[in-house]
Amino acid sequence: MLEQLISILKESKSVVISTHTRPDGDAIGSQIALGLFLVKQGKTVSLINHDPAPFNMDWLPGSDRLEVFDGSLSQRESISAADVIVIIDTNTEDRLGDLGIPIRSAAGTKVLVDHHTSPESWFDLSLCRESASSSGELVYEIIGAWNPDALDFDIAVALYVAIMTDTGSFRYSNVSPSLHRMVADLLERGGLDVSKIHDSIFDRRSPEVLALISRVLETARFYYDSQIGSLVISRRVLNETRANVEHSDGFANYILSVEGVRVALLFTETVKGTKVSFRSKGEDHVHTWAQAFGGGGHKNASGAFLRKPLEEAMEVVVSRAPRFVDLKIEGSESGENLSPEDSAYLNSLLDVQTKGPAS
Ligand SMILES: [Mn+2]
Repeated sequence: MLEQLISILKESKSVVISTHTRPDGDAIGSQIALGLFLVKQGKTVSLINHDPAPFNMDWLPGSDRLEVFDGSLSQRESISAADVIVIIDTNTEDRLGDLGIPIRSAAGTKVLVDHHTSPESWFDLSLCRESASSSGELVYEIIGAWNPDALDFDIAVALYVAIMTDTGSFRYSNVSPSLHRMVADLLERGGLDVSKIHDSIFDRRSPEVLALISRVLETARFYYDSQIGSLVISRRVLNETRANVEHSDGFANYILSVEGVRVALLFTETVKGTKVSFRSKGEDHVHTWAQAFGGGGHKNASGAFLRKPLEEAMEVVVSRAPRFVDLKIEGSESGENLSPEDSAYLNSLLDVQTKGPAS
């Protein structure tokens, strides 16, 4: 796969690289790294996305090459005339936003570089590995097999950001000895200052976001003997704190930091419904739980969108937990060891469950 992918890219003159809507560090870092590398190999490269990069990636070398798709003729032409289109860090047309249709209908070879579950089947060639920590890891492999000497400071920074953000700063279960060797190589070749990179990504919070955090933490709620926990970002709190919801990245980690919690749920209220982020650790997988609500993602980090008001969405998602997580509930299933409030709450959830499946 890797060799085939490299030979297709080698033969190409023009390459378009695109990634998912609301791109994260891995999406942007991988896209920029591959883009800068291909430019060094003499290719004409366009980096076109549905959404702009997150605010804390604005300093990344090469981020000035990122274009937001505006439907213009010149962008449509780059896409339709490209020899190869690389889709990175996502595997569905839907997640490409407005770029989905122009990319699928383009004549060029569509190449997938990704580490998510259940890819769609319209790609001509895939470098797809679910066990990869990040798409950045796969881009590193492409560069390593093609021309490792081209890995310079700019590419190393982009790959480091991709891998660091998708591994929770090297603490998720997808981190392996070989990943650390890879990162050691990036640090050496790029001469990277990891502390400075970390600060530039994570220490960018505004006072408004701190106010948001304090309000959101008040919503913490725990279920099933505190094996599942949730947080809520309501529209009201967003309005009152004037914080940008995009800056709520990582909030679920506050719930996962509670001893014994296995899954964290973050419910974000929107005009059209409720967005749910599922986060877990190790062997507690959440992607099938998210899929049950039309979402998807990774085993330990998934998302779904429910066209339901906040409270209803919370009830229906939480009540399904036992189907997807092997919860250890002491005593009988009726919850004898639960506090009266907990069992009343559980019963109200079971009530919801018997009312039929969610849409
Ligand atoms: Mn990723």
